[in-house]
Amino acid sequence: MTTELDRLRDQALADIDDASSLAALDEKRVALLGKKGVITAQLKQLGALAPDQRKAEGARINAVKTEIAEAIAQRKQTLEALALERRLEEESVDVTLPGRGRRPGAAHPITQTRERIERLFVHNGFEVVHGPEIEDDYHNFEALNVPPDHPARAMQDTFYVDGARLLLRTHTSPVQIRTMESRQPPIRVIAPGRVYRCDSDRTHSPMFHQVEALYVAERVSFAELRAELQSFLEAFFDTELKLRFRPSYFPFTEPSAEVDIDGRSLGTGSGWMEVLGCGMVHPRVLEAAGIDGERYTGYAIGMGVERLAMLRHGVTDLRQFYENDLRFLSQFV
Ligand code: 2U9
Repeated sequence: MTTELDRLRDQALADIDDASSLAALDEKRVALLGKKGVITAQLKQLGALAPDQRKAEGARINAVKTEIAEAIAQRKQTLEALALERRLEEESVDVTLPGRGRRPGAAHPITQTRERIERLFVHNGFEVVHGPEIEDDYHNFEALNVPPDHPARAMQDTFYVDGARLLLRTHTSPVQIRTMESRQPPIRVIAPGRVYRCDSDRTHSPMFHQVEALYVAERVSFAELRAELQSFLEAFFDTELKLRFRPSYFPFTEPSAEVDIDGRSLGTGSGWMEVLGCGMVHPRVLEAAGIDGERYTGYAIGMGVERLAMLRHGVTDLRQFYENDLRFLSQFV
């Protein structure tokens, strides 16, 4: 015969097996075995029974209570094991997955180019020197034999600071003037840095970078200048080059030349392409800086870093260097 207690027990065991979470199982436990639970209620009803029935019925209820408690403990263990399994699954790390491809950063192409120029000149015995970007008229113009009425001094070319006493250097040449003022030949230096000119279009920026080289010693010749440029430019462009020295004029050098390379050797142009300027330092420039122009001679080289970077990488618009567009910059890794 199936009693009320048997029915209660079967239902309880089925409910316990159905509990799908630890919280649901605990709710079930309270409903069955708690102070107000069904099994507790059964035990409370024992008092109403005759003493001889009370003992047998009490034992039956306690057996069911134990059975339910064991089923709950069993189910709890199962649910806990499942929860742990799920957690391990979620938190597992697959060490065989490929990395997310974080790309290391790289120096700006202008910095890379400046460092390349510096490295090649240092390799050939030059020392890197620096000077102020805010200069005075004397070191930027007068000491370089640039006369007061020279067009380079005009308001539209030069950024003046503090009235007209100071200016933003228009070339790095004042650094070499200051070097010569403070030491005697042999001097073999390069001056890299920012320069400023009031000019802006596809090929001109109001701020750009130069590297200038200066070699002053006894009997320095134009032949040595040519040899140095052949060595530097072939190393810089990483190819054999035919150079053309085209006569030119700068107030600070005599004779002066602009140097062209055959665009076909770079694969970026067809005819001759101007790369830089150079010349033998004007004796007046040596004398103004306190160097004996009878005893010493020297050569000077001036180049625009942006221009060299454009030629080396086939960049056609100078302004791309200043826009910081990652699609452009990430090509120079
Ligand atoms: C001293 C004496 C002489 C530096 C020189 C050039 C020729 C030259 C241009 C290259 C491209 C400027 O950036 S650019 O536009 N420079 O052509 N520069 S000789 O001559 C000097 C410098 C310092 C004491």
